Amino acid sequence: MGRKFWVGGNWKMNGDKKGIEEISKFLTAGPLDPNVDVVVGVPSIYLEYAKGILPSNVAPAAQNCYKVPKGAFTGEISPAMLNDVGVKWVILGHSERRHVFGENDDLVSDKVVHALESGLNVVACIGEKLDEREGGKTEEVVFHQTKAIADKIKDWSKVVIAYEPVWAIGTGKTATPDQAQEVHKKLREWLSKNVSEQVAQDTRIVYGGSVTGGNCKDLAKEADIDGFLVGGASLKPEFVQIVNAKN
Ligand code: G2H
Repeated sequence: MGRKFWVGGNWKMNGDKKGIEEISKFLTAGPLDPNVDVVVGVPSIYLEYAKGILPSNVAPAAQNCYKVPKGAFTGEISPAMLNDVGVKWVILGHSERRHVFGENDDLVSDKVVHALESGLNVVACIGEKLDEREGGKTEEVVFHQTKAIADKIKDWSKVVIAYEPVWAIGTGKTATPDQAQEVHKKLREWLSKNVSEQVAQDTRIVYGGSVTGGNCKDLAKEADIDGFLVGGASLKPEFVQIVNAKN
């Protein structure tokens, strides 16, 4: 069976109740391809609100959560809390968490482990910075980030890998379909060699970084691109086009 196409929005620290209502309206109007898993990453304070008004075919996701169920961790939220409010997805290791908030591979992988143990679905983000790409280190970086996670988890059935080259995030510079496909293929080969052929074949690897209604179709044609994680464009009606990129 083929991998089901997966498209996530990542609203980041944007929006308010009114904006969420607008997004909910265009997602409800869709129509959204029923053969696509659609998820939107919502600021944590609005998760319950968004869950209440999003159409049932769009699942809300947290944009982060911590590595333990509870305790003295001011400002954090836990997978237990997400479960408590009926949120089933979380985005972890986004480049902004890694590079703005200093999260390292160790912390990201601990978070992934705890989120999976808590029954959540995880979007695990990886990607190289511009100097790393220019220095020919793309594979080394993304393999290292993937290994940090692979070393600690056994069950990959609830993991979506988001490959997001940092130089393409919010910059308007999208990786070309060839550039993205090359890395996705290498990641699948890495999974095959280092985890299992089954995990390599079954795990969705989605692309993120300045995906728009204009470039999504060409990216979606690539064999190893199983969907998208979309930032800026997920706040706009063109997100519907991106969900339907395979059509
Ligand atoms: C990458 C992406 C969403 P954008 O961060 O995760 O954002 O599409 O705005 O580049």
